[in-house]
Amino acid sequence: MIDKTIASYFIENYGNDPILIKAPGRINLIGEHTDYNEGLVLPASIEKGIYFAVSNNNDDTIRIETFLTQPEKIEFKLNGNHEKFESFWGNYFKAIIEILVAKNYPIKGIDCVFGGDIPIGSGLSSSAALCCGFIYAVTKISGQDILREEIALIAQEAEHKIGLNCGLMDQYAVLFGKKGNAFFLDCKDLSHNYIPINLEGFSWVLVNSNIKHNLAVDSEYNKRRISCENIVKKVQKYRPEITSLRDVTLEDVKKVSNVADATDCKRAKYVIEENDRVRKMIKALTNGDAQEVGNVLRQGHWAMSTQYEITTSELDALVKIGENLDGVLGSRMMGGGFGGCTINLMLTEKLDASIKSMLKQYKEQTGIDAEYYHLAIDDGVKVFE
Ligand code: GAF
Repeated sequence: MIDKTIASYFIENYGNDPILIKAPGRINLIGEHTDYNEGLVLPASIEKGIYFAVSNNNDDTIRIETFLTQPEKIEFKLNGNHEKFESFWGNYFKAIIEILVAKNYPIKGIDCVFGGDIPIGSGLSSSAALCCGFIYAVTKISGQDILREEIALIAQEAEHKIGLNCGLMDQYAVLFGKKGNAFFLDCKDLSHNYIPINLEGFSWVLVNSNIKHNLAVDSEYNKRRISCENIVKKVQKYRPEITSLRDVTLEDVKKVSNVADATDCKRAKYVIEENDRVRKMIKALTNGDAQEVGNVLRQGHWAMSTQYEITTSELDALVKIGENLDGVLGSRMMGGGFGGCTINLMLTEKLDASIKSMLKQYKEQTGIDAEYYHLAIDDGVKVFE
C-alpha cells in the first residue's frame, strides 16, 4: 500500500486531512562502515521508500497503523511508561517520541498510517527511512521548524537506543538525496556534494539475496566499531591529537600491529582502504569510466568479505556469478552486512540476459530465489501531494 492508497485509507479511517510524507530508502555505491570512523561515503536516496499519512489528534495518544509487512497497529500515551513492542518499527517510533519529548519538542497526540515498497532488512536502510520520515512528519504537524541535520541526529540517537551504534550515512542519504545523483558525504565535517551517476550504455541493478539481516540485534556490526576504536586508542598513545580512524594511516596500523589485536588491525586497514575506494569511485564516475567503476565495486566487495568479514556466502556467490558474466562490470554487497542486496553495474544491451542468468545460477547454487530491482534515484524526504 503506497502513496495515494495510504492517504485515502487515512482519510476514511481517521477523518482528518493528513500531511503526506515520503521517505526514501538508500543505496550505497561505496564507502561501507566508514561513516562511524569519520570517513567518506557515496550513497543515494532511491525511489523505493515509506509513505506516511499523519495528523494531530486531541488525546495525547500516539496511534500508528501500518501495512508495511503485515497489518499492525500500536498505541501509546505520549508521557506514559511504554513496554517494548513486538513490531520492530514500534520500538523505533517509541524511541523517537521519547527523544523528542526529552528535547522539549512540543509534541501532541498523533494518528499515523504508513506503508511502502521498500524491502525490510535488505541493506536499503528501511530503518533510516522509517525514523527520518516519522521525525519529519511529527515535527511538521507540531509546527516546528527543524533542520534536516537535526532530524539526522535524532534518527541516529533512536538507532543507538535500539542497539545499533551506526554512523550518519543512512540518515543523511535519506534526508539530503537528490534525484539522479549520488550523494558524497565527508563524515568528518559533514560537508557534502552531488555526483551524477549516469553512465551511458550501462544500468544499475539491485539484486536482493533474500538473506534478511537485523543489524540492531546482531552485535557483529557493533563489534566492528569497537575494533576500529581499539586501533584509534593504540595510535593515540603516540598521536594524541587523532580522534578517529579517518586520521590513521596504514603505517600507523603497521606500527601498532605488535601491540594490537590482529583482527582489529585487519579491520582498520579495511576502513582506511575503503576511504580510498570512495575517492577512486568518484574519479571513475566523473571520468565516465564504467570499467573502473566495476573494478572498484568488486574490490570493495572482496575487502568486505575477507578483511572486514561482513558478507555471507550467498552474497559472495552473487558477486562471483557476476564476475563470470560478460554483461556485468562489477558488483558488491551494500549496507551494514550479513545479508541484503548487491548493487550491480551492467551493460544495458545485455541487461535482461545478465539478470536472468544471475538469478538462475544463484538459485542453483543456494536454493534461494533472489529478486531484482532497477535502480531509480529519487529525492530525499519530502511532502507528496
Ligand atoms: C548501516 C549503518 F546504519 C550505517 O551507519 C553504515 O555504517 C552502514 O551500515 C555500513 O556502511 O547501514
